[in-house]
Amino acid sequence: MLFPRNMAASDWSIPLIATASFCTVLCICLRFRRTRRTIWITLLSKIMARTEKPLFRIAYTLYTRTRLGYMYYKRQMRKAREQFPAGHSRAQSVEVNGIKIIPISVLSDNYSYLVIDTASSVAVVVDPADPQTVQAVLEEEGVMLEAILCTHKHWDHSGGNKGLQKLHSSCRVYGNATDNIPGLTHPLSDKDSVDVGRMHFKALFTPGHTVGHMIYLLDGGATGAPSSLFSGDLVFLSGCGRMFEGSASTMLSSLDTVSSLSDETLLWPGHEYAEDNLMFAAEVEPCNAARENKYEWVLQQRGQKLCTSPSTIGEEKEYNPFLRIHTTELHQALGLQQDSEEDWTLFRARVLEELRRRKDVYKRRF
Ligand SMILES: *[C@@H]1O[C@H](CO)[C@@H](O)[C@H](O)[C@H]1NC(C)=O
Ligand SMILES: CC(=O)N[C@H]1CO[C@H](CO)[C@@H](O)[C@@H]1O
Ligand SMILES: [Zn+2]
Repeated sequence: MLFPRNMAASDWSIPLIATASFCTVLCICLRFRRTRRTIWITLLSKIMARTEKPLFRIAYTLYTRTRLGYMYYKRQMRKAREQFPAGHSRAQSVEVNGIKIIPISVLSDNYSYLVIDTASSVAVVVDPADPQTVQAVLEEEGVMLEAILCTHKHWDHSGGNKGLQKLHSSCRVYGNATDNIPGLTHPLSDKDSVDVGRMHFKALFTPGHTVGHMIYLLDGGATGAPSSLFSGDLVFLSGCGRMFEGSASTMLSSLDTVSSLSDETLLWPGHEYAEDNLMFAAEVEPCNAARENKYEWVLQQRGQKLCTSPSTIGEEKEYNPFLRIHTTELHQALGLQQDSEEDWTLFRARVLEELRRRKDVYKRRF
């Protein structure tokens, strides 16, 4: 999940905006006599569109903890279905050694992934946001859904869990229990494994975006095929998730988990943010040939509405600023220097904090 940026707002604007939003909603309500529920959802989405801290915290709590959040999500889902009846991107599937990965384009810029063992026709879905869309792909492929791997609780990653459970009664739901994942049946801890057919996943605990965020590493197998990382909202092509529920140190250690994976590992993130992220990367690291080349390629792909996943961990280390926290280039660009007594990890956390802050206030220019 991501909310519009721009945290900078002076203090007086907060009550003003709150009052204005409330009045707007009240007017709408009086005019059209809508139900109370609709009014609350409208109010929530208005607050969600702002990012001033106190208001945002309230909206975030409503979004993640209440039924209202779920209804807000369902409305977004309906809108996205109307706006993108054929999905926001055309996804290409990848098949290696009889294991097939299909990115499913859902909502406005979100991805779920279906992973199939073609020999036994069993499947796992990562982050089913929209149950209807996922079900359609399951039927098209003629496979049995055995497990849902959920990276975190945000509705745009977990909103389809219960709907799919209803349709597939034996389907297991995996995730970390600290994250209140809907329909969770099999709680996971760091480095637990999940096996379905010939597919072997390792769950890695990576808090920061949420307290219980997990990523899933699909083992490439004995044949030396590359492994695949399903990174949810931890890492995107050239980006990283917002630190809603964790400090920079927590997030840093989760990012270090990703950096420690082998360079050939394929990266399958939860959102299509490549273009925007690479533009931000250009701001903080203007001279980087790898980034420029990737950006050209991404523009070509997006011009045809093609999906930009997967990249590889090796590639990401060349241009993703969030995996380049240790580089002198980035320190210089951000104007940061390690103090003589400062611990290396603490310094890197400080770099990440500043980098994330800049990304939060960075505006799309298109
Ligand atoms: C979530 O994962 C962490 C890390 O392995 C583990 O310590 C914790 O017990 C898990 N949370 C729950 C509630 O199971
Ligand atoms: C409907 C819905 O939840 N869509 C989400 C897709 O992802 C974006 C973040 O890029 C969220 O803002 C949307 O809420
Ligand atoms: Zn999220």
